[in-house]
Amino acid sequence: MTRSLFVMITGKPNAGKSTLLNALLGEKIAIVSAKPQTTRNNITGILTEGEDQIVFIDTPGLHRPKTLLGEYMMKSVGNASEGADVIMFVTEAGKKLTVAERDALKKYSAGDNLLFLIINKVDTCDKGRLAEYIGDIANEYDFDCVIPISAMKKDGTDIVLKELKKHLVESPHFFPDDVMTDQPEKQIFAEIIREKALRLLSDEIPHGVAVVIEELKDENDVIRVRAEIFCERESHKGIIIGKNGEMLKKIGSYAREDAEELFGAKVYMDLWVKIKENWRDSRAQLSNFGYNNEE
Ligand SMILES: Nc1nc2c(ncn2[C@@H]2O[C@H](COP(=O)(O)OP(=O)(O)OP(=O)(O)O)[C@@H](O)[C@H]2O)c(=O)[nH]1
Ligand SMILES: [Mg+2]
Repeated sequence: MTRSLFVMITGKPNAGKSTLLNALLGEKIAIVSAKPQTTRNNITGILTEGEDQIVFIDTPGLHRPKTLLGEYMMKSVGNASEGADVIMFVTEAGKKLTVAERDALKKYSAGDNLLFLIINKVDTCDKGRLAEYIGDIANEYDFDCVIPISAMKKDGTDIVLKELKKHLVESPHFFPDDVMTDQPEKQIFAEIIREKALRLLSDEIPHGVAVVIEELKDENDVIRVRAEIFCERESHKGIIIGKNGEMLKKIGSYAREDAEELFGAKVYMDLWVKIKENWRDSRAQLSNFGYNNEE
């Protein structure tokens, strides 16, 4: 008898949702950065253990959209919540709830889904403040389960899995048992490159960065990738390339290291930087960059 469960991971930007997904799977399939709005697409992560399969959907952080890209991201969140048996709402320990968090909590406490409160980053919060925080939030909303964790330290993530497993339902598996994510190879490469850009570039530039894989050749354990990094301004292009091309080299070599580890193959990366003004507000461009809910 096989069992399945669909679990959505939601919460505000930077709460640690993608870090949690990676911790639960024991493999890094979602990119992570200290900058908010890192995740732009729903990312499916699949954990199969014998007869049991848990399907996690990591989503973009809840915020009020200011661009069409933001609208796409929030629509993705809405889509993910539709089929979810469990909604894992990730908050930051000790932090005041945002309006977007409150709106979502209200909606999800009234839905058919189970609602788990996952209080993340307990490593940054003292015990007294944490107890007060849990008291306040648990009083205000109706949770089926409240679990304080540190996703970064993998502290408490075993309890999350234990609690989720109580709700598995008899059903066929929706994904093959040996698959861990639904992201195509090209998307994984594009995301790895975008993560390095997010980490290495400062402030507003990363929010205007999109990565497209133009070519991917996989021959005898050697993967050759040609990628285009899009940004919004000439000045940003200069910064991404850097003095004597050093920044671009750094982005490429960090991305290569990660990709080689993930795919267990030698990787060659050829990166190009291009400008596409205001792409975040162009429906056609969003679609070209893979941000399209209509597919
Ligand atoms: N101290 C601490 N930092 C954490 C923890 N979990 C995640 N972080 C950090 O928080 C930042 C955001 O993590 P992400 O996993 O990218 O957060 P997210 O919720 O997916 O963010 P978006 O995709 O932008 O919505 C990163 O710098 C993580 O390293 C934790 O348990 N403790
Ligand atoms: Mg994320």
